[in-house]
Amino acid sequence: MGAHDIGVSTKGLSRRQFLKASAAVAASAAALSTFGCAPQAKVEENKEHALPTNLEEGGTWVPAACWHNCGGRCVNKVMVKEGVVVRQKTDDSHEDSAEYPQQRGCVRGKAQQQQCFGADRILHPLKRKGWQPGGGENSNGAMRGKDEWEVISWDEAIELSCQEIKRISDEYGPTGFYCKSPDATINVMCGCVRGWDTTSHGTYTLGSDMIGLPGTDIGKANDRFDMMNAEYVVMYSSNPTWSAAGTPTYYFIQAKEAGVKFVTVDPMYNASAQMLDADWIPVRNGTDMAFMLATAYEMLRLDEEEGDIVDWDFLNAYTVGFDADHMPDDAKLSENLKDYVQGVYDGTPKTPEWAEPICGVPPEQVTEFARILGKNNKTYLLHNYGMVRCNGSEMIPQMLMALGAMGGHMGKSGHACGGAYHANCGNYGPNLVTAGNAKKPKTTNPVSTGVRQPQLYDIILEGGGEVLDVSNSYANFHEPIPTTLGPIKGIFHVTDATLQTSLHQKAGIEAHRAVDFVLTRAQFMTTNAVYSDIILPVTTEWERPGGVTTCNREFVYCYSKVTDPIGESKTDQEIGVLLLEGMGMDPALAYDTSETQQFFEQIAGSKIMGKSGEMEPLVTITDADIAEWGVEGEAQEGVISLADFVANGGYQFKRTPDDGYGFIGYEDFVTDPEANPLPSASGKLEIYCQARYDLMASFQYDGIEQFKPYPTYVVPCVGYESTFKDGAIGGEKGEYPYIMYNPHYLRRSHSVFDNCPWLRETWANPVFLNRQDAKEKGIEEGDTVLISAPAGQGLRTAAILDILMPGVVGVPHGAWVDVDEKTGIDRAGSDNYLIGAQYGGMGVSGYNNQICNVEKYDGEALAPDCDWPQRIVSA
Ligand SMILES: Nc1nc2c(c(=O)[nH]1)N[C@H]1C(S)=C(S)[C@@H](COP(=O)(O)OP(=O)(O)OC[C@H]3O[C@@H](n4cnc5c(=O)[nH]c(N)nc54)[C@H](O)[C@@H]3O)O[C@H]1N2
Ligand SMILES: Nc1nc2c(c(=O)[nH]1)N[C@H]1C(S)=C(S)[C@@H](COP(=O)(O)OP(=O)(O)OC[C@H]3O[C@@H](n4cnc5c(=O)[nH]c(N)nc54)[C@H](O)[C@@H]3O)O[C@H]1N2
Ligand code: SF4
Ligand SMILES: [Mo]
Repeated sequence: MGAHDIGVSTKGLSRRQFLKASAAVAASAAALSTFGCAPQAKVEENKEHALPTNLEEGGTWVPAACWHNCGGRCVNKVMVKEGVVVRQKTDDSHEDSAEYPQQRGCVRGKAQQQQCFGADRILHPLKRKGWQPGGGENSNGAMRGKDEWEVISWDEAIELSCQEIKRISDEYGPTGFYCKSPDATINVMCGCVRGWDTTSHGTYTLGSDMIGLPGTDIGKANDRFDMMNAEYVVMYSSNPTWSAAGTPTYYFIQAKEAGVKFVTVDPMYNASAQMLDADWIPVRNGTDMAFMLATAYEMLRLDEEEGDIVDWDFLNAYTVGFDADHMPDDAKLSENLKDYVQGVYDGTPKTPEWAEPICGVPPEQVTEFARILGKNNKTYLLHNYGMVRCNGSEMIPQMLMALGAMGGHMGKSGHACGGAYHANCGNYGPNLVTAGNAKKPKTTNPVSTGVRQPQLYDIILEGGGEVLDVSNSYANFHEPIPTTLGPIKGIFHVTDATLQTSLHQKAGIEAHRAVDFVLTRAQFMTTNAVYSDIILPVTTEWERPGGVTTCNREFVYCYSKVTDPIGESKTDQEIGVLLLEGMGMDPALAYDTSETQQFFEQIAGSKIMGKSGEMEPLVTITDADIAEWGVEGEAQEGVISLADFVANGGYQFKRTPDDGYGFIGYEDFVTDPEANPLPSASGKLEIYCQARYDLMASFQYDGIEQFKPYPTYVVPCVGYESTFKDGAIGGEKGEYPYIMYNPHYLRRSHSVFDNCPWLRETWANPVFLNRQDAKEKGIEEGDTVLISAPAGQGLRTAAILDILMPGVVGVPHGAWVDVDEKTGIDRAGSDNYLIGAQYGGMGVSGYNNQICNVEKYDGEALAPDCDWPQRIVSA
């Protein structure tokens, strides 16, 4: 396939046929309205437009993007015929084998056509009827989320937006705006205060390097082939079957088939554990520290009584702070983990019996786990990050690393200790192929202030105030700078679903109603869009020239355009150019090349591990290719032609177990710690870490004084203790007796896909309840349940499980909030509507140990989500 045909366009085709197959049919819908009305009929109408049976004749397979933050990064091919997707498949570019696996996608990926061609795509720029530029009364902010919409032209949308942005800029300067993650347009146009959150990696976000781990503890577990050499793989707070669908799950299945035994430590006997027939250690969410301390206690006890459990040689050579004889030079406190665990300081040995009331793990299971971590077992201690998205989980990174070190599970084949996250889950090592850079101009936000996300809503509502400038980027911490912020009057939403995915959504909605202007670029009526004033319709990746993504160490995906932009939607770059022009600025400051040129740069800059051990160009590009693409560039020699790279959908590095590209995390450090020191002050694994403690303490968040520079049990600001009336475990239960967590859920990638009817039909979005708890509350399967938390209330139907610990309630992450304005109850069961703004310690977003109550709802029962109307604004 020639490069120029990668984008199959609708030009010259029957527009009618295109409309039939795509959801652009929505354009014919009746009156302009808020979104709650017409749609289901439209969906039905859509279904009726059955396509002819000889679908494939004349169709072209196009590698199509699956661009979501879902942990997969898979191949997703669509057959395009006359601008319409008529078939969809995944990777079949080669025979599937364990060594050379196809990069297969999941069911969500197959529903992608309902993203691009969804009946609910926003087709035109929209303006909230009651809003006018000028601020104050003009903005009529209280109507956000309730008002009607009107279609406006692009010219009008850009003019109104720029007029208001200029006004706010002139009056308040760049801190007059807020955007969680600003892009080049915002940086150049006006700047903004940005939000900071610990999201994915929880407390590993802060100073993992200071304790000697890689940033966020990612990259030091072993290559996938080595997993077969383990005897045990511990999946700590890890559910790749849901959170890393696609290839990662396949690696775990292979290990299972090779005879590896799996152990899961999790409040739920999750889908991965079931698939891998794992032994289940049920731990109450947010209480892992108690379980881990007791495990350390048992390892020490068993070592003393039976021997051969603790790897003292490893601890002594590679760590500091485990015992009094191996303290780091910079320690300000002469305390250590071993003495704490054995009760030297507080007279309380951290025995399994001490831990049980907190974490709920039967003592004999702690002992069993301590044996599995023993030094003579080949054990992988892999973790995901649910357990560090908890209040009070600040020291879990140090403790988990300490357990790994106690068993000596680093630097050797069959042993590992580290993060198993997202698309690289189960497969670490240097990349063997990488995607090139699109080479866009570097832009800088004129405001360096990054404020904790929930604190921002308060700042907006209070018209400014004192904040701690924590960081201006996600993983770029510095000592906090006290900063005074003035009023924030404008909010931009770009490629985050901020109002949906940040905690304290209720305050977020109020904050959105308090400002003068909310501008959102959206594909659908997302939560951000619902509470906006102007919505600019943005394309999906399927409607752009294409791109290259590094998916995992062995695979780069090259995806191409599937269709022309739907409706009047434009790409983010096109919108950025219009906005900058509207502001009287030079768009080239943000975008100086075409999107096709950027795609080309990504291809040209893609690299492959060469025989020399250096990364070399991956794709062969000829002068003819450059002329055909109409881009600037130079010919180069690689291992695959440009045409094949684009047609195949990228390149997969062919692996074999003995190819020399295997990887054992920490191997170089363990072989020669002097020559290969870790990034910590001592160069070793710091079980006691002064630097990380000092950085944390400098934030001066509430409760920091409870922590020590080494792992101890700390009562969180909100957590299991808060489910009791007087905060003491074992006492009378309080108003919110359950402990809630937010599994990342199959139906969605965060908030994305929640609108997709096929997926709504495939997976309900229930609340997970333990059977005994449900019985006590008189709740039966399918009943509508009212979930009440201090911050808000939501509804969901009950899914009653035997595989969830008693006292634990699971509210899946990412449902699009749907507030009943009369009752203030959210019908959709949005996780963040139930979560408040409290934080302590290092300021972690405690998604997984919030408190709640559940009861049978006595109002109207919920209809299944798949029967809810889609949010369609039609013109
Ligand atoms: N309570 C609770 N909250 C959580 C979590 C939790 O476990 N519990 N998890 C947290 C975690 S780990 C994460 S990573 C965050 C994720 O938080 P977000 O990154 O905010 O989540 P997404 O839903 O992926 O948001 C992506 C948005 O970008 C839009 N989009 C997609 N493509 C384009 C495009 O090309 N252009 C534009 N302009 N927009 C586009 C999508 O429609 C979607 O609205 O959520 C966090 N929030
Ligand atoms: N389908 C889908 N896949 C996704 C995403 C998505 O939204 N949807 N999001 C992606 C992103 S950005 C991220 S960050 C990852 C998140 O990936 P994960 O961190 O793996 O996701 P979670 O489901 O939050 O948590 C994993 C497991 O931890 C358990 N758990 C929760 N709290 C605790 C606790 O306190 N202690 C212990 N021991 N276990 C606990 C949960 O029961 C769950 O089985 O997923 C990625 N993949
Ligand atoms: S796991 Fe993610 S990238 Fe892979 S097919 Fe599913 S949605 Fe797409
Ligand atoms: Mo994440």
